Amino acid sequence: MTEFNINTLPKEVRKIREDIRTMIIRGAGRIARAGAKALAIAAEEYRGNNVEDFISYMKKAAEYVKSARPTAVSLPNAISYVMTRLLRASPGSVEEARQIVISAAEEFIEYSKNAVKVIAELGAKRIENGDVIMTHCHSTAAVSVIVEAHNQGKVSKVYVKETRPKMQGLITAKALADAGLDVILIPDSSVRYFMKRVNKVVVGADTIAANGAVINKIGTSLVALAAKEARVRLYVAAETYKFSPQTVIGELVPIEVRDPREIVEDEWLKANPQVRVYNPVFDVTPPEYIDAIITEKGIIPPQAAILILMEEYGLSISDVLSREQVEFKYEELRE
Ligand code: RUB
Repeated sequence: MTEFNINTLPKEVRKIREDIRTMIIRGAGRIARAGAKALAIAAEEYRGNNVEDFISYMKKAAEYVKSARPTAVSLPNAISYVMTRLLRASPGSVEEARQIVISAAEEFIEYSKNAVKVIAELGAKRIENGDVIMTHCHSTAAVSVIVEAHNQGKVSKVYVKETRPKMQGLITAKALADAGLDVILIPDSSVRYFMKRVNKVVVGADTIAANGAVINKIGTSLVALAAKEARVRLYVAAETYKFSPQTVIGELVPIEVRDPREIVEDEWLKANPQVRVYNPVFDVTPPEYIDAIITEKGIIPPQAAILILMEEYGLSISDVLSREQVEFKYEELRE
């Protein structure tokens, strides 16, 4: 078997991983589609003729792409979607194996794009005439629901939180304004101030745990808290590949911690070495704070997350019940 070196992966595959790591490609759905595409490119560019070597090369490529960012389960789920199809088949040639990977990646990407369209249609049904909406970060799924509801003439205006430190709210604000919505960009700290004027909150998700807890951009749980206090409904728009099968057995959802320089400039950090800066970028919203999760398979209460996982990942009742620890946990923040 030939020795594996990351540099033997096609340049484009390494670039996709780097773009995910540095957030040029960001948002759980896009990350997933990019991950699947990277595997298709890796397969296309493979230049050997031994099937076992190809499979071993693809496994390494999969691990490499998967490790780009830790929190959004959409990435490992997309990678497993493709890899399971390769590993379950018994291809007789590299060409056959290559085609399995390429078609599985294309199928995932197609499924993913279509899922967002279905979520938009289903989600828009939950928006009522004249609704004022609030959203956080930039979620393609959440934006698609809001735009569809707007196209049906239902949305009065949208409050878009800036979403520090990376300001993804600006992407959302532009997308919604371009779609013709009345958009008001607000500072993160004003969420409670504006909540009394809001009828519905719509956000996306990076990962949904077996108990219905939603892991999304840091600050989502605060929006949810303010919404609950003001008795405003909160909807999560998320494709089913954002549900985490690992959480069924009590696995942790790692919370990504990013560079302090996303919060303060390097110069300031150097001038104030006594100050430690900590930058976790996702948080956990408990199921009690979520009214419904809008998936392409239907709208479910968060408590039904386990049913989606059972359907999507073929888990049986005994699989679920025989686990010692099904309670959802998340990684404690460690400074
Ligand atoms: C993006 C984020 C989004 C989800 C869902 O975080 O938290 O709400 O990923 O997005 P980041 P989508 O900018 O750090 O990737 O609906 O587009 O999948």
